[in-house]
Amino acid sequence: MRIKLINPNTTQSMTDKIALAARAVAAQGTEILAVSPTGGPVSIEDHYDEAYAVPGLLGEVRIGETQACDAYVIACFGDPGLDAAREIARGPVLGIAEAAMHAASFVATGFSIVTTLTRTCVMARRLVDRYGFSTVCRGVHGTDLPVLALKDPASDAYALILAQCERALKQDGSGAIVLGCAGMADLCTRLSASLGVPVIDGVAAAVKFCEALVGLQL
Ligand code: 2AL
Repeated sequence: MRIKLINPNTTQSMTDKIALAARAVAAQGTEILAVSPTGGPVSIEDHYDEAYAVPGLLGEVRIGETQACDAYVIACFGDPGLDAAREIARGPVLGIAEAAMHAASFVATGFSIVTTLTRTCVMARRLVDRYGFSTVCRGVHGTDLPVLALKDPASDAYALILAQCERALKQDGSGAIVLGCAGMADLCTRLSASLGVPVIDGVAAAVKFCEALVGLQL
């Protein structure tokens, strides 16, 4: 099966990182076609960026419909353009926030979201409500790390995110962490080993759910 993985921002190095995370969990026989649109924001960190990213994202879904794609993953935690993409795709379209929240609810009675800039927390909280996870999501925590700082070794991103996850687990009394940015995908295994609780990267979760849905012919 072919899954089109769309990073709706235009930063190619982030698309490459997300593609690695997707391929690491993809089943044998699953092809990951990883792309970012040619136009749009370099990162998505507010409502304007989200709106600006949607035309390029939908363009990639339209192209995907001519590329025999069986399913799509929108690899940005705001799930931009999700409903619109579903209207034009024949196969399943999964947003990484929605996929991660579902996965977390399967393995914990409560989860915490740890994300990038504090100003994106309001966007994540709205998704929590929209997807019906208000009683399962016990907190949304920013790290004040901009998306593009995640790939900068000088930003000390791993240590900052680890510390915020530790605080979130304690403060919220939750049993799992949902990573609130596709750019955190490469930190997931290490964080899970350090924290001793499930840490969910929505990119990996969405790929596995796509495989399941396509396998079920849904
Ligand atoms: C994101 C994400 O996943 N990709 C992006 O550009 N921005 N999410 C976020 N909370 O900052």
